[in-house]
Amino acid sequence: MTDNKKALAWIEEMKAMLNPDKVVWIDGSDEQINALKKQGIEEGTMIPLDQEKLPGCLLHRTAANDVARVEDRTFICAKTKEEAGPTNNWMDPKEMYAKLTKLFTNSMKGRTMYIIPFIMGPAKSPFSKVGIEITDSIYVVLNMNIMTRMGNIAWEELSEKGDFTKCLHCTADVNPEERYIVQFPEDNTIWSINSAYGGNVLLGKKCFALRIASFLGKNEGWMAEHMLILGLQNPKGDIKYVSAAFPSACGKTNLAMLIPPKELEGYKVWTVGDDIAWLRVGPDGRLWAINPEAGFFGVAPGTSSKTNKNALLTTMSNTIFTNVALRDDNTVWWEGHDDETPAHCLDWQGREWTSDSAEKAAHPNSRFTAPAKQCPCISSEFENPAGVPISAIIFGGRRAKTAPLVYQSFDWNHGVFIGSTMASETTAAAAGAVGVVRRDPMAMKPFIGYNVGDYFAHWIEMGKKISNPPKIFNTNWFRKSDDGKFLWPGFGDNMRVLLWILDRCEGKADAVESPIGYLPKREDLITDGLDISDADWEELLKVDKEVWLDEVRQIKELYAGFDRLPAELAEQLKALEARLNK
Ligand code: OXD
Ligand code: MN
Repeated sequence: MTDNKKALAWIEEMKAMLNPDKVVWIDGSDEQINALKKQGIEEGTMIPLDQEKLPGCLLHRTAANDVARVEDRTFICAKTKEEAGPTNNWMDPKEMYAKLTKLFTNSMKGRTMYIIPFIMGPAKSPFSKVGIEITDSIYVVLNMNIMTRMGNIAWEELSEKGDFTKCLHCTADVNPEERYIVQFPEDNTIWSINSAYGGNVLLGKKCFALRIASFLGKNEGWMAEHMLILGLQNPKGDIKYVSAAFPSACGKTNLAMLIPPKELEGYKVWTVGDDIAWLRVGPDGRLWAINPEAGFFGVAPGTSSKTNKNALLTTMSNTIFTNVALRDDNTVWWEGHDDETPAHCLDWQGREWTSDSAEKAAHPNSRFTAPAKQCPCISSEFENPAGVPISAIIFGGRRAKTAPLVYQSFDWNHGVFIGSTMASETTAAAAGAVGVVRRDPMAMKPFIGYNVGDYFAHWIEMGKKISNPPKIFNTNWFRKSDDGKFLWPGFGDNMRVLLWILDRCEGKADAVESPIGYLPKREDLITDGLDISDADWEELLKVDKEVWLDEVRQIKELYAGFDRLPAELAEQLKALEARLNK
């Protein structure tokens, strides 16, 4: 336990409001975790899987109305609406506390209150932060045990750090009308009620490690970003690190765990993180990164040994599956799994399902929660409290025509501009029309805990503090030909692009200057084993002036919606337009 007075007082205050029947302090011991797994199984919230094929694995189903993050019910309750900015829902914090206090009062009557101390980041790292999550859900405790370093180790960290993020969650009755995921940045506090789904209730992840952390980072001079971190080892054994931000459905987890094609024998990718990076300027003037999480909360459908063998292997033990299908032999299945479609199984809601059903067996947003340490390509630096030095930052999106396969920004501020305009075209995987351009600056739109304009300004300020900054790139694995075919094979072959990026960082690769940035020539990439025609190469690396002038028009529209856009970015836009018109 802890003798931290602030923590004890907060816990007492919450307990008085929640009025639980029982209080359990989570110590993180195997004994306690195993007892909670057993209790979850007895209560029916956790379903044991075949313990020979999937040792330590469990299945959980959430309510049908509670299967994803809910952005329209997520609030940043800064002091003023302007501080929250145009990309966030806002309510006056006093009003929101009053509203939620009513919902939380006596909400744990007849239930158990679990107190979970946790660390985001490796123990004893200058990057790391402590949180305490109060919850009534065993599912949350078991997931937090995978996704964070939790239990007594966090009380030790708290005695050094002194401060912590206050995280409160109650499942209540999972009423979508009264569902609230609320950040109070100035109070370092998160309140979440009426959901039991991952991103809404594992408060260390999006709520803390992105929304609250981005706010803390702005005030303390560091950055919390929605980025994977990977190390790329060359045949000589040297490893260089890159971080990368992509909107959803762009293969971020796959890139983080990439397996190079056979033509690139001797190269290897090491995973440091698949979702979130905390970045600080190191004593050497470089940007250093840690992954604040301890596990992967990945989308199951589409994960196979072809698309991401390392992710699949990571989930073979000690994993919690949420909303996947349950086969008759007590193993799991999802659309895009290696194994063929089962003739019969239980679908994600536990209903009888047969292969002629028109509905999906697994929910499209079904997930695995798996310990990062089980990943076959986990980096040896994963637990390094100092983090890893970042050579390149990559932004990306899914664009059929606009962006070429890869290009490099002219400098830091131009890179910030590229990140601020990030976009992706919708796929059939999401509801709504296909091919619509959605802007998602730095893939952070739903996760910036303050005004988006101030967030861009913080990026620009950070650039001034990093004497040896990473170079910034943009990639697009999804360029299409006029007849709608993907021009680039993607997956493992993306390694070829990563190698050009690293060579650029070391001044080893050539490039041509274009109005949008530096582009590789085809001969600058390792192309052995690729079957791409000359015409397709031209298309892959093309910058079409008319398409880009339309892009400029769209960016003007985007920027018009930002009340605090830094002048530097307005200048970048003007300069791009001028270069295109030259
Ligand atoms: C995630 C997300 O779950 O970005 O990582 O939605
Ligand atoms: Mn994410």
